[in-house]
Amino acid sequence: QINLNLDLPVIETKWRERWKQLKNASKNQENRKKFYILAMFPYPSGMLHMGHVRVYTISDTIARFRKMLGYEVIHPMGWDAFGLPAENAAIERDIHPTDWTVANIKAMKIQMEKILADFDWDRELTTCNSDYYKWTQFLFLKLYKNDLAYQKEAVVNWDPIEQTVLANEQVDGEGRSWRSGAKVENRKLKQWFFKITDFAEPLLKDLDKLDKWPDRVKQMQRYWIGKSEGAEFDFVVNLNRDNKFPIKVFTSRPDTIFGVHYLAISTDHVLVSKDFLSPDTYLEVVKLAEKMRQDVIDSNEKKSHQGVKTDLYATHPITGELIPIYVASYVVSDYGTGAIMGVPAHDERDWNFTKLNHIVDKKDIKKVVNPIFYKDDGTDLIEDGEVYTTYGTLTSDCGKYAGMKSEDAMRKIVDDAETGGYGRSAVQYRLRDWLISRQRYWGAPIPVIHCPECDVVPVPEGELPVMLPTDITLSGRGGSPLKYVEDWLNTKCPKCQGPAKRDTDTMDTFVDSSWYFMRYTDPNNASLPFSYDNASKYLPVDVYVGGAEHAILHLLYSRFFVKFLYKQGMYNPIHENIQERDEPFKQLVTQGMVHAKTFKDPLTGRFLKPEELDLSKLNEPIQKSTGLAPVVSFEKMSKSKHNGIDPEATIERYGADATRLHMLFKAPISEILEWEDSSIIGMQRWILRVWKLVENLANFQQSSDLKLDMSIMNNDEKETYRMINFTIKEMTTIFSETFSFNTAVSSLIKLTNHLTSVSPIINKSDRNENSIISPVYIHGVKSLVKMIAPMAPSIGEEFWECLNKEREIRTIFEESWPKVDNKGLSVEEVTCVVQVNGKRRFSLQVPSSILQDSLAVESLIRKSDNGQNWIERNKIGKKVKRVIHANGGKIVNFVLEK
Ligand code: ANZ
Ligand code: ZN
Repeated sequence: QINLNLDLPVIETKWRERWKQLKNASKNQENRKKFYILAMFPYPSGMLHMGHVRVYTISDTIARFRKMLGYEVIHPMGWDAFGLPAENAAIERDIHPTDWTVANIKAMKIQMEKILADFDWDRELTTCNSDYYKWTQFLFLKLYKNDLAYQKEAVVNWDPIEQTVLANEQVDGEGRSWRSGAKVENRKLKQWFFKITDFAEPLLKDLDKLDKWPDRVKQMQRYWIGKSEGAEFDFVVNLNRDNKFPIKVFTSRPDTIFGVHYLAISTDHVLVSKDFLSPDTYLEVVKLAEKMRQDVIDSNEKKSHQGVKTDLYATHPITGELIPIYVASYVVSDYGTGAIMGVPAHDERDWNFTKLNHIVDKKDIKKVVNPIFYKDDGTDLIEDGEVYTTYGTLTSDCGKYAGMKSEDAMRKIVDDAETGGYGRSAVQYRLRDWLISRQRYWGAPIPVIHCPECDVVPVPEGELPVMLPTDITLSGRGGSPLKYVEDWLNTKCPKCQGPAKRDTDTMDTFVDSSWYFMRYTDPNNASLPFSYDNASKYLPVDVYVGGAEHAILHLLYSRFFVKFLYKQGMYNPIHENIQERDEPFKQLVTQGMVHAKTFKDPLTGRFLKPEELDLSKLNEPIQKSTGLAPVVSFEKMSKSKHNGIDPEATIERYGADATRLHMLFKAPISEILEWEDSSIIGMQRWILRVWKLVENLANFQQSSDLKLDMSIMNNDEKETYRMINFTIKEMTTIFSETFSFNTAVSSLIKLTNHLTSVSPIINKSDRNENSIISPVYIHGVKSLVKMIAPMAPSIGEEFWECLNKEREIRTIFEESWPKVDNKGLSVEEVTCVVQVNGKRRFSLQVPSSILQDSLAVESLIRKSDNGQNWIERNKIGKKVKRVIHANGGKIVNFVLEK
């Protein structure tokens, strides 16, 4: 006899231990198809939060499902362990970043085991370990040798609180640091960059290959890369009699070249020099530049219209007119050519600048393109109008191009410019090179030596890793702490053996995470970052699960690394016909955030702490001090809102399986999940109901005859069989493609309900045997358990063990996923003849499975059109007195009142 009490924690512990033992005696995986499922690795903060639980539950469910399908699954985990928090903790608590990190990793690993996540710990990596960052440095050098890593003097975003440089991407729209929130300052420093712009085109174009990525993410990447097609024109400046200087402008609207009233250059354009500008003008420009810097700091909105008129003029390349040149704050130096042609009639910024600087009277502004309005069908021209920037037809001011449509005029104007040598077609990207230098300690040192004789010398590969010195004083102030570690800093030049100094910058942690998924394929390789064979076997990642906050940078950088290393011949996926050959992630799943309930004082709006509330009545919380009902809402978890939910406590209380099921059931994976304890209880109840089915079945003597032969099934069995097949089919699609686990859980609940409602016993009368358990029923319960297992692994194992007492099994995850019997999917129908007062009136197709169920058949008949006419609203208005079922239910006679 089996005990009905389910002790979930005991079961979880039992299986966690069992899995550990099984890992050591792992089955031979050779010759199986690989499946690489990856969840974004965490920063080792020391505490798993609900967002982690969500993402790892998703990846673990997919991994376990793939194992049952027979794949060689790799599901690795590691630690994105470099970065500021460790350094800050070191400063605040006087503990070395290494010790802090090691302790945190240990704690988080235990928490990960508690959520029953089955990671390949033998592939574990930690980015701050020298056996990892050695290879990060190796890859830096590889980029360097291919001219994709370079140093340049750059105005950088300086975070005055963190005392470090930030990439543009790390500064928000208001000019604040994404991390510290401080107003970012501009400073000029020599910085290392990766030349990601060399890959702008493939990074853009290949997004089209990624048909298993969310459109939203691809759109964000497209925007980030920001391709703009247009032209460059040369406007020549006569600096003096024999010094002609062509100002190159970039424009996306070559068709507006006849509307140019001025040129504008950025404050650090080459022409901004004492050699070319009068002393007064130069001084004004310097002031403007200073003001702009201040504007960034104050995030001044009006900054875009400020300008200085120079004494210089340039010649229009087509009309020969003299065009005045301005220095303008709205022209950015690192986009296009850092110079523009001002067309006030068709560009709003140019119009504003013209107004503010009185460049030309409004009435004299040349309008060179007349907008075209199309009818709804998009064909007919109806009228001209007054619209600012739009395509249209060129006006009579446009010389030989007058009357042409914008699209044609652009092509022709650029063609003519190429012939005439004063312009050419040009493409611009918004994407900038990736600034990777950080003036902080806790990162991979840049493996470069600066020699007074030989300049920049890369550290020879054989001398990697350049170890981070461990004996260090961290203050958090004043640039890189490595500058003060004399022993480490002073070294010999590898080239001339003379005294030299190490580079004191460390790499942006995004570098570490741009290739970790490649290292997982070969985590212990001591001679290379990964072997050609292993990477070629396991890449690309089949499914990548993570937070939407990484939609741009991390994914773009990873794509850049993969494209570079693929091009370098470091690997080549062995699988045929994959279009994502030089892409890191075939399918991307972005999971939504976990929100939790907050309670606010209805009078003051203050967030209430749990101890200020009486929550004894589930749906009627009360604020203890006032007796009032608080305002309830779901919000992002945070300390200030007192709504944080601790995963460990939750698991202790409800069990990991129920917690996981709740995670998957409560919301579609990409949407916000509103955490509510009450629905975990619902999952626990469901587990118990499945347990009852399992226990029932295990208590019967099981028949060894498990043949599923539809020709000998009775109608109940057929219907059950259909339902089982339908569910297997649906679940297989969900687990392998759509990942709509919320639907998966509800389907399995439906199957549970069905199996609970049918009898497991086949009646003697149906077959010439003694009563036996229906093979369909056994199949149903076993399939149900198998399909629950990936989501709720320890109860899956426990139930499976219970159902298979008679044979040796190691784990349910070595069993095969249930298969769909397509024949079993179809609904068999029979013709049912309907009589009214003994006269045949009509017939109806009825699923054979319900033929025995007279009430169900009757209700189908009544609901049909014919049934409505003949029985429900019969002309004489008579009520049904009796219903007679005959011929095994195939004839139904409705007897009406006399
Ligand atoms: C003339 C013109 C006429 C423009 C018109 C637009 C509309 P996207 O599409 O983002 O590439 N521009 C070029 N370089 C610039 C810089 N360094 N700083 C600020 N603005 C710059 O934008 C290209 C357009 O932005 C260019 O086309 C130029 O203005 C401006 F009816 O040239 B246009
Ligand atoms: Zn040297």
